[in-house]
Amino acid sequence: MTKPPKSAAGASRQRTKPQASKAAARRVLVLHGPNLNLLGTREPHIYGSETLDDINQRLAQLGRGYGAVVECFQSNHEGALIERVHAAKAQKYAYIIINPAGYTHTSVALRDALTGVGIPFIEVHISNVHAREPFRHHSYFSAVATGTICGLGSRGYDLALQFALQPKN
Ligand code: CA2
Repeated sequence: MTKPPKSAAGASRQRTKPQASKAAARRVLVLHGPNLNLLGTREPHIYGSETLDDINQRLAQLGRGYGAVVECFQSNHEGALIERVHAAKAQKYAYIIINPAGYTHTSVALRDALTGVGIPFIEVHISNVHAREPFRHHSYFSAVATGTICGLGSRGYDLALQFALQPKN
């Protein structure tokens, strides 16, 4: 796994005075779509045995190592996810990481919300959707995402976050 840059956490700890021009922490929003709240309770052969909370805590910790703030939000409702995306614009999120879950294959509205706010996003799937049923092969999100990660289990979220927090991204 790529290590966080030393300057992100280490250097700031040694400062004695706060710097007036200190940049605001980078903010990344992680969105989880419907039924992902069930992670760790069923179908571990497809989705692994970690809970959503395990994943979210790991992402928050990984983000802190980069001096970034990671916020995670899960909903089983399309409108709630859309409204969270809209709010992210005013809240100055630099990046969104989204697993749209079942909405991947159905939701023009959630895709439109993401393109509408113009925040770059990475699409993540825990399972390899291309090795599953044909209806999972099409995504409304992939063509407008920076990139898509699928089939790497929950590690896909970590990799997406590391990419999002590279200085040039
Ligand atoms: O592989 C993924 O991450 C998916 O986005 C997961 C979605 C599925 O509809 C997509 O095709 C691929 C399903 C999420 C449901 O998660 C569950 C987890 C545990 C038990 C039951 C469902």
